[in-house]
Amino acid sequence: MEIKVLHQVMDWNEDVSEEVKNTLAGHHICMINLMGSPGAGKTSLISALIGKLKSTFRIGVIEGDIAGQVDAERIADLGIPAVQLNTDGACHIEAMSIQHILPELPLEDLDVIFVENIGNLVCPAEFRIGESLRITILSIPEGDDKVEKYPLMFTDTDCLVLNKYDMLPYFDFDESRVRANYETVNPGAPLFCISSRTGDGLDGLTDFLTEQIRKAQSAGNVTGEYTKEG
Ligand SMILES: Nc1nc2c(ncn2[C@@H]2O[C@H](COP(=O)(O)OP(=O)(O)OP(=O)(O)O)[C@@H](O)[C@H]2O)c(=O)[nH]1
Ligand SMILES: [Mg+2]
Repeated sequence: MEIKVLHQVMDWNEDVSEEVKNTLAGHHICMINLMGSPGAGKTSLISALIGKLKSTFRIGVIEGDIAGQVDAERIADLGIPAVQLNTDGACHIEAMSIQHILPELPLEDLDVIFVENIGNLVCPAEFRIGESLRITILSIPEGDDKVEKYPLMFTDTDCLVLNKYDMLPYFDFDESRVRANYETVNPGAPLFCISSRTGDGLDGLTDFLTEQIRKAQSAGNVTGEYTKEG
């Protein structure tokens, strides 16, 4: 018997995602969508990257959580403009929400917006939110089988961060398994081994992001002459 397969319509999200992208390009802002499991270290990584990047770029943050404002408070404590987006149960952020929340940030004074997506290895990967760049974060205690189990999260991303690398000696985590599977689903994409706690490994990611942010900013530069002053 032939089975009829229907696909969920997500065109409307793609449309809004393009609108968000255009708005950000108009402001020469690179938006970075950070995705990973609950507790993988998303807020810790954003905080660590702020320390590395804030002398070069003006940074804002959108903190996505199902409820609460703990993470936005952590970022605001660093003196960085931060807004909290509560999805009230939804397991991912949608472009429509970003469109609504962008005016809450001082767009004229920003070069980079980090978006911390909802802690989840499934849904966030399915929804474009107008970002220029995606980072997937996987932490050592989560296990080395996640690329095989949740491939889209690792396929549809620009780089992978193996966080909590300081925990490697304490877990039965086969790094070569992750590297091989990541290379299979996302050939040539960079992988960074990092401890957001100690700062080890952050320099490589900082250099990669600096290059990508500059590329995204100049892609939004239609005249080729625009430089945003810090
Ligand atoms: N040892 C170690 N602990 C870390 C590292 N990064 C984060 N942590 C700890 O992991 C826990 C979770 O970190 P968060 O940054 O809150 O993780 P998150 O992904 O933002 O969590 P949710 O927002 O709840 O999804 C905290 O206790 C951090 O201190 C790391 O590199 N090494
Ligand atoms: Mg967080």
